[in-house]
Order: sequence, then structure tokens, then C-alpha cells
Amino acid sequence: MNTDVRHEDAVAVIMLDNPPVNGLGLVTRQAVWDAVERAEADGAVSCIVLAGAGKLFSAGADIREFGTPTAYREPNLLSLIERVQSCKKPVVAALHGTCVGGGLELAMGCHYRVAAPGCQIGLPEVKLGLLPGAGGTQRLPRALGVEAALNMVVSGEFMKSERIAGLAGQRLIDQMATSESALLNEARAFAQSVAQARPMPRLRDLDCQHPQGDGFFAFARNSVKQAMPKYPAALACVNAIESATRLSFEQGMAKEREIFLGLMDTPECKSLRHLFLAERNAAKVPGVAPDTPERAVKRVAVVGAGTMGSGIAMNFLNIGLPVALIDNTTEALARGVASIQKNYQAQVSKGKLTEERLAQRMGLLEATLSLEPLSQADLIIEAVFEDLLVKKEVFGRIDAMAKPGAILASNTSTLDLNVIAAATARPADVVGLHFFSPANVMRLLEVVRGEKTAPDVMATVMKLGKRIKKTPVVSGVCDGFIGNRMIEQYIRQAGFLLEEGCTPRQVDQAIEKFGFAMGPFRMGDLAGNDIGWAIRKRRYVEKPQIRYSPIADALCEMGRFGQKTSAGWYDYQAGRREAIESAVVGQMIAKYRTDHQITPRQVSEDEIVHRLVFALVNEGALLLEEGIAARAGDIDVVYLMGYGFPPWRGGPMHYADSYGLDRVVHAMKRFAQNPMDDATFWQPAPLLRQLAQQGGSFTGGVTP
Ligand code: T1G
Repeated sequence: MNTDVRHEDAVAVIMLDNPPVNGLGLVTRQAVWDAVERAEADGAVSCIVLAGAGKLFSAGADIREFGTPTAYREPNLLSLIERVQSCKKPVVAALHGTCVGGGLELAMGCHYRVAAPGCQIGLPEVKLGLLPGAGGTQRLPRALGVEAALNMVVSGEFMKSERIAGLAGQRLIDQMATSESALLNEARAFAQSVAQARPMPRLRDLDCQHPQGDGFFAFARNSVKQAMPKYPAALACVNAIESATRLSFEQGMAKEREIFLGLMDTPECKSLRHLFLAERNAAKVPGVAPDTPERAVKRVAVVGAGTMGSGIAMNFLNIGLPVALIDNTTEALARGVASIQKNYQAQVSKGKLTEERLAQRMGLLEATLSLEPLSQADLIIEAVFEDLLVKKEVFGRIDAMAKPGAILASNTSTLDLNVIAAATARPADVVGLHFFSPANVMRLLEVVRGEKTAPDVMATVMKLGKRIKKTPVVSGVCDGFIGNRMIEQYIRQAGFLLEEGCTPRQVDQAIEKFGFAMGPFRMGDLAGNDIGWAIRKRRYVEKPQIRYSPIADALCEMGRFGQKTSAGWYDYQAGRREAIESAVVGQMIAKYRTDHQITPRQVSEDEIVHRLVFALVNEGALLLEEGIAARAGDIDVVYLMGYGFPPWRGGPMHYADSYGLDRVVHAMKRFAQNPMDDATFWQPAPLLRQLAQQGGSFTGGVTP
């Protein structure tokens, strides 16, 4: 564990061994340090190979150490890299699988690098709100050239080893191994071949210039400012790499360090680190062991060829699974197939898909009126009309046809999965797979766990969700699950804000300035205001005590459903998506206020934002209390992936933590005093109140 050292033929092999990704945490850093010291002192050793155990070389620094003193405890990564570089015997890094972040920085401190084909190489720190902080911004431009290095560091994207090896003049990779399996032996042979070569090459000694430095970096800075205005790390990367062309190596390293330490404490970095771990933690299902055997899924059937069903089908066609798309009319099937074909054709037009792959995927699609495929499918996904009676009837028929062990999934977005499961004789095989529209695009997948859903069914669909490139998040059964239940309170607040004095544009602009991709009214016009109308009509019957602003109903009664009717909260010109402020809607709102003796008031942007966001937070706290959401991080991932919450703010629950839960509760008390608002709703959820009183946080629990 942590390292393993073997000596053969005067070659000492130091193996990074810290599963799952050979993260360079303190224990591993110390172990590598000690191994280098021993090998350097061992007269029987003439050269050293540094390699990674398992599937990769190293994923870099241990992100879980960040924000703790351990991250900087000696030997920190900088010191370790300096130690490797100053070793009196050549150190050859053997790279395979993934060599990124601090792992690549460590490899660049070695004297040579031998890479296996297919090894993913990169410096993704910018995606964590950081920059490479262990020499990456100073060595990579020297190894790859300034422009290639800048692109890699600012984008955070990985490049394959063979592509890097093909770059003119590159010094990052000294030799490509013939295969991953041959890597270690070939790296050992390479090490022996250079064992006596002196002076040993050091990337830091290479020159680093750009012929048109001023112009190039000015252009780079402008591009980054425009592309990522909310991410200070991207601009910092440009500045650090420019330092490599202007300063000595030592000065450049000092500059990099200064910038790195500054970024580590930014709210953006804390948010992005939180989301990195939250997205991975969301994959862990409480009560389901990570090694739970999965059921084989080789054939999929989708019942319902509408917009959702055809989009869902594409996800499985994309990973090469045959899909039977079932509906009860040829017209519906034709529309579904045409929609899939059109979506793929659009990808071909953008160069994202070849004609051959399109044909291959369409060849896996069977559109049929017959229920016969239900008896062959390993996974059956129902995507029919959102009505409980209809779904129960469909599940009864699926249950009668499906083979033993098949997984029966509903795409329901709000209905009670336990009731649907009870319509079958196999409730343990029933699960909710709530895709978000467009189902072939949106990454969020709410996996709804019924009371009786079997652990292996959960394990299977969570892994399958990742295979179809979704971010699966587990939700318990409640109306709206996680995302829609929270968004309903957010939209209620938006309606109240209109009554009190805001225009749709004011509300949208305030929350879009906060960072949301789209405000509630533009979102309603995009999704269709009639969807919310149908839900409210249901609510008026089910929960008459909950008040909604009737303005949204008045809008729908005018037939203003949004873009699809060229009129919603905003006006739209034919064929254009631009939201134009609507005089008709303005008059309708003004009339409502007059009819209800409401004197409109100026509402601050801060109040707009915090009534919308803290409505999410309070409902999120209730979801945690009820066990519908397992973690606050899960809720943040839902809002990031499904509702356009700004990543640099980390999600609603993380944002509340960073704002201070005591301040959140204080703001809610103010909102509760507003006679136009809902004082009952603004009673802080008990969990929120408790954490606020104890100085705790959603994502960190109660601070000790
Ligand atoms: N630190 C800690 N844990 C990590 C980790 C890391 N760097 N990378 C992955 N993990 C955990 C992850 O949380 C999950 O844990 C498990 O490993 C599998 O991850 C000074 C400052 C390498 C491409 O940004 O991109 O070096 O859920 O599901 O899909 O300049 O992990 O199993 O408990 O993602 O096969 C820079 C981040 C760090 C790379 C593999 N490095 N990692 O993908 O597995 S900062 C990164 C990845 C740094 C220096 C700077 C991917 C991967 P669990 P996974 P995967």
C-alpha cells in the first residue's frame, strides 16, 4: 500500500500504490520520498522507474486533503518533485491509464517519461478552480511549447499519450511503449539505457519563450475572460504560464505558488471541489454494497415513443444496446423514430457522429406495435402519459410479459412509484428512472428507489446510468422527488414576486445575474407553462391550503404557454427564441394588483435571489430530514445537472453553507413577515434550524 519497491538488474521500480487512483496524499508522498532516498543510496541501483499500480499512474494530489493542513504537510508535492528531480540517479516515469494533475507534475519532475499508448495525460486543476500548483505551469510549457501547454491547462482537458508524442518538438514523452502490458519492462530497459547518461535532462532547464508573447497572452486573457468570466482560475492559468516565459524557473515557481494558494481559498474553488466529490458520492447508494452483483442488461424496451421515450431510447442505442420502442399506433412510432433519426442527423451535421455510427445505432432500433419484445428485454422503461391509472395499466401488462429478473422502470416525474410497483407481482424489480428532457441530452437521472426496490436493481441501474453518461442520483418516493419538489417552491416564490411588484424580466435577470442559466419565467416559456398549470390544478385539489399566485393560471387561460405558442411570460417572434418583454403580460399583472388592492413595491435583487434560492434550500432540508435525499451533495448535483444552478456556487445546499445557515434562517424570518408571502413555508426546516443553532452545515454536518 502506498508504494512498493522492487530491485532487478540494478533498476529500482517504485510503484505508486494508493487505490483507487494513486492519489498523492501525504502517506504516499512520504513513501515515495523514502523509496527514492533508499534507491539513491543503494549502490546496487543504477536507475529508478516510477510507475503506478492498478489501472493508472496517478490522478494527482488527493483532493480530499484540500482545505486541511495535510495538503501542505512535508513532504508536500513540490518538495517531493524537487527531490525526484535532484536524485543523483535517473528517474524514469512509466505512464499508463491516467496521468493527470499532480501525477503529471510528478512525472515532469522525473528525468524521463515512457508512456503506454492510450494513456490520458492532462492538468485538469482548472476544473477544480485551481491551477497546477506543483510546477505544472512552469514545466509543461517547457515540455510541450507555450501554446499547447496553455490550451491543455486552461481547458483542463486530457490528451492521449500518442497524440502528445506526435507533437513537433515535444519533450514530455521520451519514448512510447509498444503496449500497456509491455510498459514496465520497456521502461526498465529504457532506464538501463540512460543509467550512465549525464547530465540528466531536467524539463526545468529547457527554454520557454513565445515569439509574440505580448500579443499571444493578451489574446489568451481576453478569450478566457469572455469564455469563463466567473472562473478566476482560468485567467490565473494564463498569467502563470506567461510567467514561465518571462521569469526564471525559480521566480516562475514562486509566482505559480502564490497564485495557487490564493485560488485554493476562493469560493469558486471550494464549490467545484465540493461538486467533484458530491457527484462521485451520489453514485453510492446507502444500504447497497459497492460490489453488489449487477443484473445483465443486454436488451432494452421502451414503452411510449413520445418525446421522452424516443430520447430515452437514444441513450441505450448510443452504447450499442438493441432497443425495442413500443407504442400503440404506427403514427406515434413513426414520430418517435423520426425524432431519433433527426437528433442523430443533427449530430452528424455537427461532425459529432459519423453516418456509419448513425446507421449502426438505427440498426439497433426496433419500432413495433407488438408487446413481444417485453418478454426478451432485461430492462423495460415505461414512458407513457403522466397519469397514474394509465401507468398502472401499462405496468400490469409489462408485468405479464416481462421475463423473470427483468428490471421494470418508470420514467414518471412525480407519481408514486410504490403505487406503480404495486400494480405488478414483482415490486422488487420496479425502480424509477426519471430522465430530464431532452432525455438524450440532460445528464441528470433521478433514480427513484421504491420501498421494495431490490438492492441489485439499484446497483444495476446506477452503474447503467453512468454507462449512458448520466449522473444518477438516488431519490426516495415523494411528489416531485428531489428536483421537481424543490423547484415547485422556487416557482411559487417567483409568482409571489410578480404580485408584489416585480416583472418577469426583473426576476429572471436577478437570478441569471446570480448565475442560473435561465430564470423561472424564461424556463417556463421554454418547458411550457401548461405543465406547471396541470400540476397546480392537481395541487388545488390535493393541497388546497397551499397558495399559489393565480397570475400563472391567468397567463395559461390566455393560452400563453410559452415558446410553443409564440407567447408566454414573454412575446416571441416566429422562429426566434428571444424573450421580448410583453405589454400584454404587464397589463395583466397590473390588473391583478389593482383587482387585489396591491400597491406594487420595489423588490431588491438580493431579496429576489434569496427568496428563490432559500426556497430551494428549505425544501432541500426537508428532503434530507425525510430521507428522500441521502446527502446535501446529492441535492447540489441534482440542481447543477438538471436545473442550471451555477457550478461556481456549488449548488443550493453548498451555497447556503457558504452564506451561513444562521444568516439563511434570519433571512427566512424576514420573508415570513411579508403578508404577501407564505409564513408557514418560511418556517425553517428543523434540520436547518438545528444546524444553524449549532453552527453546523449541510455538507459538513455539525462542526465539532
Ligand atoms: N483525489 C482524491 N480522490 C480522487 C481523485 C483525486 N485527485 N480523483 C479521483 N478520486 C476518487 C473519486 O472521488 C472516486 O472516489 C474514485 O477516485 C474514482 O473516481 C498540486 C492541486 C482520474 C479520470 O482533478 O478526473 O493535483 O467515489 O469515479 O471515472 O497541481 O477520477 O470511489 O470514493 O472519477 O475512473 C488534480 C480528478 C487534482 C483528477 C478517473 N486531479 N480525477 O475517473 O473514476 S488537484 C484531478 C479524475 C492537483 C496539483 C493539483 C477522475 C479520473 P470514490 P472516478 P474514473
